Amino acid sequence: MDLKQKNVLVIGSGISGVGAARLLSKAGSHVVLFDGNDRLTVEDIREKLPKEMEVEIYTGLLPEEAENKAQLVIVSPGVPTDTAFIQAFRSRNIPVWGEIELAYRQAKGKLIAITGTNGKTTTTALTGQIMRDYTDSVFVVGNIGNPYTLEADQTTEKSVTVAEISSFQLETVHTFRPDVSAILNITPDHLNRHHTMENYAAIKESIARNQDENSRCVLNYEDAYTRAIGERVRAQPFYFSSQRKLEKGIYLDGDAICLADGGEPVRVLTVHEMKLLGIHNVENVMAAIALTYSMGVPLEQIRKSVKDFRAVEHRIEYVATKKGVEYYNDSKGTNPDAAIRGIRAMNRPTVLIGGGYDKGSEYDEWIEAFGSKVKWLVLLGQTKEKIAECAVKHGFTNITMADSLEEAVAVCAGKAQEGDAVLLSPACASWGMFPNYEIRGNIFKELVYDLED
Ligand code: UMA
Repeated sequence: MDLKQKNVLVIGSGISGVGAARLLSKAGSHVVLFDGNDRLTVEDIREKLPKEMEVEIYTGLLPEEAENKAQLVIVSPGVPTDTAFIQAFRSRNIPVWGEIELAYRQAKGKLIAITGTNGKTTTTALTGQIMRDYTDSVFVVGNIGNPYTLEADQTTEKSVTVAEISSFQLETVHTFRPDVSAILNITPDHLNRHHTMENYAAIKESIARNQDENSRCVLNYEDAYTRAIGERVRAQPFYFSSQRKLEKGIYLDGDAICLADGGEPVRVLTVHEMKLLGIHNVENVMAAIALTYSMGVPLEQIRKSVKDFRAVEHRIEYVATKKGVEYYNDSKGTNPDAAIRGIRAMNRPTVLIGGGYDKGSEYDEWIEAFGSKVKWLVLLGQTKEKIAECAVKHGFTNITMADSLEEAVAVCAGKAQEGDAVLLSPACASWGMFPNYEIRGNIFKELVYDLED
């Protein structure tokens, strides 16, 4: 579609809406930027855009005239697409694209796209690092916090884009076709938006929908959903497994990560050579190796990059030791499955901070994972009563309710003894108390730094 002179409505003025508006403006479109939040002013949004950019901005309610003239609608990931507002465009045959679809159509070069419930950010960052160590012109974009639309017009035929793609973003892709894709795992998350697990899994699978036989899809053999996807995709499935040897794929054999692709299996590196902790990170590393190997990066080069790679911020990130207590920030543990990984990575008695925005998750498995490791639970946010009820049902009663993260950290500092850990791994999104998990994690770190030594 030629975007020149087109009237394009962009919905949402967060980082992806701003990225989309800028890209469209450069492509010669007439841009209308709309944000449904009536507490925002036109000036607030104007400030985020280049001064010279021509754009109409509305907040709260979109005037009928602006709605009627739209020839294309670009939605931000946080905008649900099953609402009457969005359906009205579709019923008038106005195309509705996600910001990712727009960026993809404007971008050049090769594309690696990574989705999955957990591990996306670490795998994307590591894959990006391996590609950067190997070649120039690498862009790391998407749900990781750098909108694809901000970078798409910088890409050339020689570029490699590594994109973290969320289920929200996959709802609105149409022609998006990665050269290599990965679906790391599929466990319950965002069910308030996607309603059922079947729907959520189908949305994840759509990352591979347009791939053909010449492309690859990297999948987790130990996840029932992703293993089954391998039987359906047109791309060549390339599995990884932390549990068994595979005839073709990447697997853990003792402490060695091995790759089998036709000939004799090759040992790529051992888990002791990695700086990342936990079996979930072994899986992330295997996925990143599979992706970059599929892009033609030599294994020796991959091994070097993996060895040097450190944990991503907010993902089981060590913060500080205060009075003999180690503090960890796992603010990115925004669903029960991710938070279980956080607990598993701790090797000492742990005081845990949980709770936040209610995405309709169930917390039973998370509470069961406490075992004897979690000694106290401090709860915050909208879900605190629901989690407390669930914990009590499972016989866990060492619970304190807190009204703020500041109060939660103070409670933890009182409960934890020398040799313990304090872990922020909330099993919930930050929304409602914080704009995003990064800000929640940063505030947590500041509060920890301020504790007495
Ligand atoms: N808005 C509307 N109408 C709506 C909903 C929202 O106008 O119906 C407006 C809000 O008022 C707000 C703006 O949209 O002003 C926010 O847009 P957004 O929620 O899409 O957020 P962005 O700032 O554009 O960030 C998005 C992703 N956010 C979400 O998916 C909720 C970021 O992922 C992503 O990093 C960024 O695009 C760049 O691609 C964050 C996230 O939490 C990290 N993702 C979820 C996750 O990882 O679990 C999916």
